[in-house]
Amino acid sequence: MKFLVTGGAGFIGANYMHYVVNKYPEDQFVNLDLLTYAGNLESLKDLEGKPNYSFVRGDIADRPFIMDLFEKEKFDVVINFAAESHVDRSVKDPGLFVRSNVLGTTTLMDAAKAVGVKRYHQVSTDEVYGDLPLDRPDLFFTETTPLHTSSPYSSSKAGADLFVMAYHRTFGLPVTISRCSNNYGPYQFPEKLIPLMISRALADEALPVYGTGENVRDWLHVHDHCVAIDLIVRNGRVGEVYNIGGHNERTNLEVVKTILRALDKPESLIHFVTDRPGHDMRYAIDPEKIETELGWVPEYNFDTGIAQTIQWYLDNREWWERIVSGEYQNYFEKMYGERLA
Ligand code: NAD
Ligand code: TDX
Repeated sequence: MKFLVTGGAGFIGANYMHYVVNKYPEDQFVNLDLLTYAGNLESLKDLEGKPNYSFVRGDIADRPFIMDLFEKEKFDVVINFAAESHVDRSVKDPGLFVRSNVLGTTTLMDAAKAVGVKRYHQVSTDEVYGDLPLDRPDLFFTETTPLHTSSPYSSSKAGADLFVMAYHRTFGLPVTISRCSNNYGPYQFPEKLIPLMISRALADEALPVYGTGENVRDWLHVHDHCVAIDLIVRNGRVGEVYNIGGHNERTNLEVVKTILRALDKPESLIHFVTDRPGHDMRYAIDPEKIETELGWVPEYNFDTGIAQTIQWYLDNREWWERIVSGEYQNYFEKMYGERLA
């Protein structure tokens, strides 16, 4: 089978590529990525030269290019990871998120429809469900929770999901959608909470915690997300949505303090800064459907996963230092300059 994996040079896509290229030597995996600021081919060094892996640079929203690629390659399966993924960036530039996340998705599906793929899988997010109140720990997102978005990012992802379901119903495209909670692990760009805090704590720099730090996220190690997507693509039912999460809810402050303890750094590094506009309070996934239907069981809990992740960032300083010393510095100034002044 020939797989097109988009966004394979990003955080989750690169982890997915490592997992499937090694696990399925009989399948072909083409990685299509635009290499935006978030795409990093250094994350895929180990796969270069493998006979079942190849890379193509391109934009999923570039219609003539995508149509041509599908005509030539006749993919059997498409897995769409490619997206603008950072909520704070979506506050600065919503239009970019509409282009890559919505137009990119419909463009890919038009091409998938034209060549008749066996499966189109959309990698979505729990953020499409909006947020849950802090005082109702009994509430969780299920697959039937209504879409109710807060940010331009989550709105673009929800918009894409609606088009995916429409292409299934209207055109019979064989689709699946997965909605995962917050990921962490190797190769995550140091703009997201966990790698940002690890890299800045190691440099004894201020750690910007938004608002009061009470917001809750449901953390899943990226390896467990990749295993779940692979199960859905191979065994999941067409037309279905699967939520992915492992019941690992933590406040942001708990996460930051865990990192500081592990690195033996003082809590005085924590700086409370202006809150993110529209900041979602709590995310929490009910994973019963994927557990019972597909037998998915996460390998990591938060304690084992965060320990593995911190160790990875200690062992792979060069990988993230090259990011931090490059364009990322300008970006950091733009986002945090005023807040930390
Ligand atoms: P990321 O930002 O690390 O990587 C995104 C990748 O997509 C990059 O390599 C980038 O170059 C590429 N890309 C962006 N626009 C493109 C375009 N127009 N054409 C081709 N390539 C393009 O993101 P991530 O954290 O790895 O997230 C991957 C997917 O998983 C996204 O769809 C995201 O919405 C979803 N998701 C992420 C999380 C999380 O916690 N990070 C959780 C749930 C779902
Ligand atoms: O500097 C920071 N300080 C801070 O307090 C950053 C970057 C974040 N935060 C807070 C905001 C959130 O409550 O930490 C929490 C996590 O923030 P992010 O890492 O930006 O993730 P989040 O906004 O929760 O979204 C992530 O999970 C769902 C991914 O970025 C999305 O792509 C995914 O869909």
